[in-house]
Parts: sequence; C-alpha cells; structure tokens
Amino acid sequence: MRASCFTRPVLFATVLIAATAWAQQPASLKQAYQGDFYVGAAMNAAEITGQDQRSDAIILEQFNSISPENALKWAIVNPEPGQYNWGLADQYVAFGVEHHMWIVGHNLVWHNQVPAWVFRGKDGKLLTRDALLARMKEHIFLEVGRYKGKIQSWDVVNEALNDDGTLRHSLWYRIIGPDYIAKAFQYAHEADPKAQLTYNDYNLTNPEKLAGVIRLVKQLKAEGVTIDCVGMQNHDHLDSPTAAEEDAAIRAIAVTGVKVAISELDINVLPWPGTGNTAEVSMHMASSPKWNPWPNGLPRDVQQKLTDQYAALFRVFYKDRADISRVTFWGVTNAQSWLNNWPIPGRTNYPLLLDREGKPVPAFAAILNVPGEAR
Ligand code: 9MR
Repeated sequence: MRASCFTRPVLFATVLIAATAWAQQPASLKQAYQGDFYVGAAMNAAEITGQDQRSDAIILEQFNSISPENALKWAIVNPEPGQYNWGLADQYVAFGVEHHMWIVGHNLVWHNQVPAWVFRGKDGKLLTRDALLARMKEHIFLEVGRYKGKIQSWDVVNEALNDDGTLRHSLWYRIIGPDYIAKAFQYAHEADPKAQLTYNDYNLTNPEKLAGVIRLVKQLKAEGVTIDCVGMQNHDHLDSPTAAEEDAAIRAIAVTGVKVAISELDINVLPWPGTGNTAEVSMHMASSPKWNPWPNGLPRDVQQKLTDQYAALFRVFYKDRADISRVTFWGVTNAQSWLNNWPIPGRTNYPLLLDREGKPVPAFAAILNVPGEAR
C-alpha cells in the first residue's frame, strides 16, 4: 500500500518528464536548427532520379538544403566538346524547387572531374590564357544561367589551395595564372547577380591553409570581386579537428566579411593512412583487412567517439550560427558514402548520421539535442 502511494506520483512525474522531453525534442534536423542555418545533404544519382526512395524520404523529412554529389560537375554535364547532358542536373534542381530547398550548385571550376579536352585545342596543344578564359566563361554562363534564380548558392572555385596555403598549380593556374579565381567569380556574378558565391575547400582548420584562404578572400574583396561565402568541407576524423580548432577557423573566416558554409561534413572512423583532414582525391592505397577492421558493425566505444565528435562540432556550429549559412552532410546513409572507397576501396565506413538501413545512429539524437542544451 505504502509502496503504491509512493509509486504513483513518481510514475506520474516520470511520465510527465518523459512526455515533456519528447515534446521538446525537435522532430527533425531542419527543425532543430530552424532559423539558425540550413541543414543539407548531398544527393547521389539514385536519390536524384527517385530510384532510392528510402533516402529521398529521409531527405524530405530531415533536410532543407541539397547539394549534388556529382551531377553538376563539368565531366558529367559536358563530357565532350559540344555534348551536354543536363538530364540529371535538371532533375536535381527540379527536386529542390519542388520541395522548397536551398539548392547548392557544386561546382564550376575544379581541377578534378573536368574533362582533359577543356584545356586543349583541336591540335591537342594546351590552350592560351584567353582561349581557356573564354571556355571557362562559356561554361559558367551556360550552367549558372540555366539555373538562374533556382540554384541559390554556387561553389564557384573548388580546392584551389595546397595544404600550405599556396595556390595549387592546376592547369587552370598554369594556363590562366592566379587570377583565374577572380575571373571565375566575376563570370558567376555576371551570370546570376543574386546567387551566393562560395569558395570551397577541405582541411581549412590547418593553420597554413586557413591563412591561405583568408589571404584569398581579402584579395578578392580588395579587387572588388563578389565572394559571399567560404565552404569548409569538414571531411573530418574522430579526433580532428578539435572544437577549439573548428571554432577558431570559422571565426577567422567570418571576420573577413563572408559567411561560412560547412559544405561536405562527414567523419571518417576507420584507420587513417594520411595526415590532416584532407580530401585529396589523388590519394589511393591498396585494400587490406588491416585497413577495414569493422565490416560487420561499429564497436560501441568508436560509436561513442563518433557521437561525441559530432556533438562537439555542432555545439560550435550552434554557437557560431550567426556566421554559418548551412551545414551540409556529404551523403545521407553510410551505404552511399564516398569514404567507403577513398582512399582505400571497398571498406565499410560509418561517417554519416544514418546507418546502412537508413536508421539514425546515436550521433543523430545528440545533434538534435544541441540547441536544447543551450536554452
Ligand atoms: O563524393 C564524390 C565522389 O562520388 C566522387 O567520386 C569524387 C570524385 O572526385 O568526388 C566526391 O566529392 C568530392 C567533392 O566534389 C569535392 N570535395 C571532396 C569530395 C569527396 O572527394
């Protein structure tokens, strides 16, 4: 009798607290950060075409911004001179328009996934500066112009910096010179004066590279070139960057007067043969079981580290929300992540918020809870 008298109010209180907590827990990532920044996901071809309906449902439920993982890259839309494949890109943009998403265009000028012919004349020789500039302008005008007023944000130049902050000696740089970056931004601005224009790169918490991107932004601004945003890709690791490093980099970029987009977020959990948070696509290594330790599931302690790292990063993003325009994950479920195949092919990685069945991993709830912790 005494026990039941005591238990009832306790039970009632417990149910009430649980119900309140449940009612307070935001229903989705986009709702959790509503009014702070967009929360986005990169879409692959199966998602864009509607073949992967399970992922499409997750995208619609959780995200209010999309990026094209590959569909808008030069090699896809214009693989041969005069040959244009707009089908997938058009479907991507139509999906975003239909669902009122903040639509990102990725990307216009990069040294990778650009066909070799772009840099050469019919005689096979490298183009002159003027001829390559004309080709770049034509490409930017065609692509940006096609989606004018629909794609709100363009990654204009991608990965132009080396890790030491100097300019990468890509063919763009070698043929046109260092001002190819300013020219690309100028053409993009002419093609759609209202679009947000972004410089996008990885490993920007590395002090030398951070200094390089800040130099670049300041120089562009001093020349009167429109640049609105820096994309920090954040292809991260369990122990890197630290929250302090991430915060310092966001703030250092933001004081130059641009927004920050966390543009390609994922966290590698597997043994890492490289250094830094690189996404250097030229890195390749042969596969071996030693490099693929968890083909059948992530051990609990590693799952916990993943949760902690995601929560730590989102606490920073939330604190710095006034400077952040979006946080985009580079994919939806672990099954589709590029990190299963880079820099070592055929691995089982766990870098995203949804597992291979499309179910949330513990980091998902931790991220949902971050704004609530601060209130
Ligand atoms: O996720 C993309 C993968 O499917 C492509 O094979 C790869 C080719 O370079 O590009 C990946 O996306 C990259 C993005 O466009 C730019 N930053 C690094 C990303 C991961 O490599």
